[in-house]
Amino acid sequence: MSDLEQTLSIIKPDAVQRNLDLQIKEIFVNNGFKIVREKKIQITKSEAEQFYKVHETKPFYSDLCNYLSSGPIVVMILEKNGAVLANREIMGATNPSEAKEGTIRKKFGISIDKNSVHGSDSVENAKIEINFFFKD
Ligand code: IDP
Ligand code: MG
Repeated sequence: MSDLEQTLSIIKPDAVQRNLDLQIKEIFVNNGFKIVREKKIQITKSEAEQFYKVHETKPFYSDLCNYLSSGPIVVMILEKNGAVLANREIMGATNPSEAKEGTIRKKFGISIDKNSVHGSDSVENAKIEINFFFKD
C-alpha cells in the first residue's frame, strides 16, 4: 500500500468562472481524497511566474502566467494514499482532447491552456507547491 501523501490541486480560472468548483471537489471526495485545506484566491502575474518557474523557458510561459492570474482560483491540499499520482490520474492528460474518459480534464477542459485543473507532479514538488500557497 502506498504512503499517505499530500498534493496541491488548483481549480483554474476557466473552471471557477463556469462554477465547476463544487463539482470538481465532489469528484476528489468521491475518489477518496480528503480536502485538508482550501481557499479561493486570485494571484498576481508575478506570483504565477514564481509558481510556474519550471516552465520559464517554454514559449507558452507568459500566456500561462497571464491566464492563471486572470481570475479567481481554488487552491487545495488533497490527501490520500499515493495522492500525487492518484490526482494526476483523475485529472487526466494535459491536453483535454487526449485525456481519458472520466477524467476531470476530459469532462471539463476546454483546451490545453484552459484545462481546468493543476496537480503537483511529484511528492517533492507537492511540498514546494503546498508551501507556496499555505505557508503556515
Ligand atoms: P500539467 O499541468 O499536466 O502538469 P505541464 O506540462 O506541467 O502540464 O504544463 C503546465 C500547464 O501549462 C498546463 O496545465 C497547461 O495549462 C499549460 N501548457 C502546457 N503545454 C502547453 C502548450 O503546449 N501550449 C499552451 N499551454 C500549455
Ligand atoms: Mg505540471
